[in-house]
Amino acid sequence: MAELKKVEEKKAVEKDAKLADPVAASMDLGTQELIARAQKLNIDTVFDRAVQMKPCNIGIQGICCKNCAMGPCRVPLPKGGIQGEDTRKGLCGASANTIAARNFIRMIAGGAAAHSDHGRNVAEVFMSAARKQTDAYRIKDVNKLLSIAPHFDVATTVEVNGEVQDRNVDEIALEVAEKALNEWGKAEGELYYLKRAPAPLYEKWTKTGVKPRNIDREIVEVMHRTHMGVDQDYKNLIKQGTRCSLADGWGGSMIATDLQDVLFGTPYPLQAESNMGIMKEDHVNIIVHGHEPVLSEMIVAVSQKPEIIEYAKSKGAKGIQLGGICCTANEIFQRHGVPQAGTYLQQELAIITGACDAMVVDVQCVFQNLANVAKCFHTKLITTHPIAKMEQDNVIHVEFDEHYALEDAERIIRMAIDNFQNRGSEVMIPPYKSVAIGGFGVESIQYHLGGTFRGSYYTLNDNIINGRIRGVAGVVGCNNARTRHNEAHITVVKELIKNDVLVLTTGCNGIACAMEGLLTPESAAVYCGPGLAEVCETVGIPPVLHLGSCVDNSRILLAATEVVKAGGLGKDLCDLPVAGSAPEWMSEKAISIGQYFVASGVYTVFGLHLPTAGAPVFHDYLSKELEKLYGGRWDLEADPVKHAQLMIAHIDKKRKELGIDKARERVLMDMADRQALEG
Ligand code: NFS
Repeated sequence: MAELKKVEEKKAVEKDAKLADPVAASMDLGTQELIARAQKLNIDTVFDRAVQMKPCNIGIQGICCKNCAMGPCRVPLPKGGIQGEDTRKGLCGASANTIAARNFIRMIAGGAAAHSDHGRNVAEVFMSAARKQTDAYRIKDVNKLLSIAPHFDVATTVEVNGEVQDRNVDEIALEVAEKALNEWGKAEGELYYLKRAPAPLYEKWTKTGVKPRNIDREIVEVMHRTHMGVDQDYKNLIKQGTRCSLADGWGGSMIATDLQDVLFGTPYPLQAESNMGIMKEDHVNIIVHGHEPVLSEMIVAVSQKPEIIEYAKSKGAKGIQLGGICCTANEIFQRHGVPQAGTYLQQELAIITGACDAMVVDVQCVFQNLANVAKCFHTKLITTHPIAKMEQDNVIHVEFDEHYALEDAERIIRMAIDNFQNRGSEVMIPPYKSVAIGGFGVESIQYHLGGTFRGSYYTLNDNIINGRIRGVAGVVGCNNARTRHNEAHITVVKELIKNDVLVLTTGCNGIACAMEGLLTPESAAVYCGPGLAEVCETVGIPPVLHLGSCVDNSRILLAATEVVKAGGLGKDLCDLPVAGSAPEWMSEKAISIGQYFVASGVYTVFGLHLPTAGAPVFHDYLSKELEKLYGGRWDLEADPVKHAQLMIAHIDKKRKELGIDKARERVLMDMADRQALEG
């Protein structure tokens, strides 16, 4: 009897467990409401699937090898841990360390490939623009072009009859385009941008032999070395992983950011809104989702054309509302103030509103289930990239060609407008949205926190040295359906700014912070410690600076390099009181970013788990030994408050090493005294 009751109870729990609890799934009210709506309509979302399917316990620890057909070989940790020698091995004899290291660097290669192929596509469009083969794209930001040209060894001046003159901009653009594209496959030498790093860091890369030769080669070499029976030394494997990740951070991603700025404009601070409440019931809602601004820039441009707006009105809409999801959201937010509809985990929910007339996607972070959700509504789901199609028959493919970019964009937008009349009656747009200031970057930080005369990061450095700003954190990365949507992002960031740590954000963390209202100068008075609040109020900046998409993590590397150059805080990135974090990571791109942060000298903490848990020796190598080579190291902490505290402890350690720990105590004491007096 008791047994039967137990079984019934278990069944009841299982039945309940089939659907996600909306409140447990997300901290965002609008997201909770849309999850509940999807459940009512019997449409499954990632949140439900996360409840229904558990991750593989061996794969999650990084110790399943499926690189040959004798496997998959799984080498679980023995109960009670490893006593004495670790004798685990696959059929070929591969140790747990080898298996975990192979898997880890394949993730790096996957991430570096995604960022860098994005960069290559931008470089190809840039080449078309430089050759004037397209009307849609042109050199918009000449100053940025002139600032990056010297890094490619491209002259910006010429000598004519003994006189130095400015060189023709078209010529410069062409040469930059050739040199940039060549970075993917040149036969000799090393990546140009490596020399942008502080000299001691460049020296470390030289000494350890990890300077990338060309971008594609490092990715290919990871695949070769991890093929059955090649590299069987975890240290040598991660060495190549490092070289591949640097080809991403100081290569593909950095080139993507720079050329996008030249083509579409370097971002400067602007205001927009964030969260699903930006969709409008009486407008044609077009959601752009994915990563490459090559597409979304054209959608933005065409959606503003008067005849297109008129066309929308002729179909009964009041206008066109664009919104972004994932890094595309960040790209058009930082350059045009186009609102962000949501993060990675909200993509299905944008369709669940019933108000999404078209969702236009390109590459990366796009759920295949979007097509299934779109089937339940009138939404047109449009893929645009030749390398990213979907098998479902309701998906429309409009291949985007840079030579006919405006025409393609117009076709897509007209399709969305025509679809407005097909909306069902049931529209539910949760009313929540926040104001957000975005568009920060190396240049605008200099403007806000630089010295007028020194033209550098003088004010920022000064405030770090005097202790008002305790340190700087780069908090970045995805959402992951295995943890409550946005909660770790927001908790980590709030804990940091409460402790006077200035936060630089990108990716889905940037969207999460925007949704939470942390990207406004006013939030400083509410959430920051006294030192950071004072700086934000004086300078008029938010305590969380939005630096863009995930390829724009390169902006964080360059901003940190500018801090080193401005002086007073050491000679290398690893001397700075800075730390990195990805509280809710999920993608291979995040692992690549983590590795190039670490190899650039940054202490980097990930949330959730790392696929290294099953190979403790390899894990220790990442979290302890790498610091001796590059000054940075990996760490893991799932609890968001402890996660932030680890970063703060590292920042304080660096302050002490720099001899500026006392200054902070003085400043805070002064401030407390002042406040006591004022009180
Ligand atoms: Ni980054 Fe962009 Fe978001 Fe993660 Fe995906 S959007 S490139 S990978 S999920 S931050």
